[in-house]
Amino acid sequence: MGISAKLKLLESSLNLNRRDFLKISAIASAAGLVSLKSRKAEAFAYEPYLKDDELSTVVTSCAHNCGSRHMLVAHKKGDVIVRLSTDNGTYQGDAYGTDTEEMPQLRACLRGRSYRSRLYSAERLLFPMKRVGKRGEGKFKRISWDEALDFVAKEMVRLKEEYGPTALLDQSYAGASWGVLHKSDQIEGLQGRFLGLFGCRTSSWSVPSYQGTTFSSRMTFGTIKDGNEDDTFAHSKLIIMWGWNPAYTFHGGNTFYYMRLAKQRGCQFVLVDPQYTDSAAAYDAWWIPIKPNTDAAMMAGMAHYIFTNNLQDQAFIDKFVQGMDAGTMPDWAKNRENFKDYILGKYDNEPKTPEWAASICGVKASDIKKLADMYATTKPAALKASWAPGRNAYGEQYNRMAAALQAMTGNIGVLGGSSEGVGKAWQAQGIAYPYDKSTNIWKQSIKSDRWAHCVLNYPNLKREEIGLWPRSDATDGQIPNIRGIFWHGSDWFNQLTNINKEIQAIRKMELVVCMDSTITPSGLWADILLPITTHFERHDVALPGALPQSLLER
Ligand SMILES: Nc1nc2c(c(=O)[nH]1)N[C@H]1C(S)=C(S)[C@@H](COP(=O)(O)OP(=O)(O)OC[C@H]3O[C@@H](n4cnc5c(=O)[nH]c(N)nc54)[C@H](O)[C@@H]3O)O[C@H]1N2
Ligand SMILES: Nc1nc2c(c(=O)[nH]1)N[C@H]1C(S)=C(S)[C@@H](COP(=O)(O)OP(=O)(O)OC[C@H]3O[C@@H](n4cnc5c(=O)[nH]c(N)nc54)[C@H](O)[C@@H]3O)O[C@H]1N2
Ligand code: SF4
Ligand SMILES: [Mo]
Repeated sequence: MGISAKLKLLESSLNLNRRDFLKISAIASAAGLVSLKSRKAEAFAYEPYLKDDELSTVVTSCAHNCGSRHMLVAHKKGDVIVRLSTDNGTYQGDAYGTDTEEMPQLRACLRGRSYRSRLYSAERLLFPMKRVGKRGEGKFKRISWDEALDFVAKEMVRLKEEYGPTALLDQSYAGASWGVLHKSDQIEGLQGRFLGLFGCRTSSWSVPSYQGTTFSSRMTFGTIKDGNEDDTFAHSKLIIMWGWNPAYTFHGGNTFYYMRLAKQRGCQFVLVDPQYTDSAAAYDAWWIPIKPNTDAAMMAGMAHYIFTNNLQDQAFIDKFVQGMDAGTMPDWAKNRENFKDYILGKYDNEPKTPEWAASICGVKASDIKKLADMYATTKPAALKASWAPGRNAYGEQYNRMAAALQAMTGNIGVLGGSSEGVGKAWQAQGIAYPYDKSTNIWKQSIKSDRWAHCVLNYPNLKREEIGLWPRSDATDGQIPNIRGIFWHGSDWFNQLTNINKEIQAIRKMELVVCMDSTITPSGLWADILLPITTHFERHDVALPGALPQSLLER
């Protein structure tokens, strides 16, 4: 299929969604934006409050990128959603109020329940828009779909011809990563497929998120499917929330519910975090404030205490843990450094004592010892080492140290323990477009947050400055010549660090396309804005938080 045929296809599918959207939003007049006063009242819930028997219901789910996937029930008058509710037990085919460990409700949070205000927001982008002022000035005019798609298609073809197959940067990310059909992610997303099949795509990998943890998972466990499912928290006797605030940032559907079960069964809670969080308050946790980015030192101090008091699970270590001590070194590394002797200071004459750690992390040595003692003697114990503390320079050392503590106490592969790295051992997968090299085509791939650096310094760059992914062909190591950006479900001008550098780089772009439901901070810098449907306006299958299959296989 040629590019024009593909664009036609894209256009017709967007037009279809567009019509559906206009129908249901009831802001249907073509002059929607300028004649808000004339809109029909029944589209808005603050008009007569409709009773349930006047409404139809559709059970659907939230699609936010939070690692959960809670039930949302749309109560509709015709095609208009007038309220959203959530699980109440009956939707599982059981009695109202059913909420058991085996069959817990999947109740949405406030963000999910308030999605109507996003769906029918006055800020909703309804039409394609084209920049009229200088880039970044935020001035746009409404154009037709034909005009928008023709403009983008022509520029795509031009940039590919002038600058080659790496000229367009694919920046899809988290916005809607969890549909099977409509996915915005760098690996299995629709945009990657679109640009890849067009034959002009620099992909971008990772986010400023869990890269330290991912690296540690791979190096330590040999896989990123290394974590426990959240329901196992219900069986813990001690849960250490290390840089983790599950009241706010969930890593699974019903984390909070399972932790509450643990609490009811007598589990103790600890929070190691610079800030006192709502999670600490909710579980009455022992709060240990720590200086940011000093976690690895505190953990080393704990390891020292555990070894010197002989509290490690030696049987587990001997059986499963390579490199923990002199006795578990593989033959090929017999004379190399092992973890225990490093902690005891054999190699650098610096025993990693709790006192040594205290001087770095600001936590009293007596507290480090107390926590180490609790962790080594309470079974099973979940040291849930979250991603935030690893989100900084050398952050992977924190995660590796956490994995070492989990291993030396035998809390891996145990119900109520935790070997949490970046992923869970089991993941639901649903793939509409099988991932393979013939469809997921990328000409080069850079670390996403290095794009501005790449643009500003092209071609005088070393591959490691931009995290250039290896390729097994002659193009390996070639620095991409990025001239255009496609944003799909990502808002990099809000989410990345060093926005000023991004502003310098975006000025060098010849084509910037942003697809979102509103004009976002990134959208302000676009040449073309394309409105999107939300998950309420399209058919799809929702997946619980999961890592893309291809990432798991790498
Ligand atoms: N300041 C700050 N920055 C951060 C973080 C932080 O906590 N604070 N966290 C970091 C982390 S861990 C991450 S994962 C990233 C997340 O970074 P992003 O992926 O950029 O974040 P989101 O804002 O979740 O989603 C981006 C956009 O997707 C749009 N969107 C939603 N659904 C759809 C859809 O169906 N189609 C399309 N085309 N667009 C859609 C949303 O409207 C939103 O504007 O941010 C990172 N940066
Ligand atoms: N509700 C909701 N949940 C989400 C998301 C969402 O958008 N909304 N996004 C999902 C995504 S994409 C991600 S990546 C995850 C992020 O999940 P996390 O990385 O776990 O979450 P954060 O909220 O960034 O940080 C958690 C805690 O770490 C603490 N912290 C920060 N720096 C340090 C440090 O150096 N040491 C220690 N000990 N603590 C530190 C912070 O004070 C905070 O309380 O959340 C996921 N879950
Ligand atoms: S926790 Fe996440 S999936 Fe659940 S309702 Fe809230 S935003 Fe949606
Ligand atoms: Mo993230």
